Amino acid sequence: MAGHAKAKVRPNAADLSRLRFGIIQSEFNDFITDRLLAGALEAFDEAGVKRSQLEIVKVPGSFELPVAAKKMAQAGRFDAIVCIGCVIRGETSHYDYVCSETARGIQLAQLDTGVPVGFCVLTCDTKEQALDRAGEKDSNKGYAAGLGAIQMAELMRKYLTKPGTAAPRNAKKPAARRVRPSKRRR
Ligand code: INI
Repeated sequence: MAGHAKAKVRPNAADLSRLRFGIIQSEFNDFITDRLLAGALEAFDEAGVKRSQLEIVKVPGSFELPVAAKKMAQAGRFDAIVCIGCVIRGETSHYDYVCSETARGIQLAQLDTGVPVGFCVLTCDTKEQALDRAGEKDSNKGYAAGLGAIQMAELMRKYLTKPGTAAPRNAKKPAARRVRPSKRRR
């Protein structure tokens, strides 16, 4: 069975206690996304990340992952987020739209907010392919996504952002009110 690329930097459990992670699971094809979620949780468990450091939310389908990821990232409470979904090709072009918009939206969510958002969305031709990619540890893409989220969260904390400032401060200041000069009395 082909193995996934292991994260090169093994997370150091002692340093992870302040990190917070969001996980968003698509309910569509949950016979697969449940397995991917289990894989991600295994990666967090092995690294010493406690369940209290994780928040898991569900969305109806993969297409809804980007908006949930962006909102979660904007909340400023998470060091990294993992999006879990599974799209299986059908007879129509629906598959192509869901795949491309989900991938694009997830990438935009992380670029717009500066919070890493992992792409754990399987895009498969058949159920069998999806089951293979949600298999045992070494082939479970959820496990790989969990490791990836930990690595990115550590990277952000250590080198790229100050703690607690993961989300951009892009709120606009209210425009200064123009005070109209009072009309002169003639
Ligand atoms: N959503 C998936 O996550 N996987 C699929 O295979 C899928 N298919 O095949 O249709 C799917 N569709 C639902 C989509 O993600 C949205 O939830 C729906 O279009 C409502 O916005």
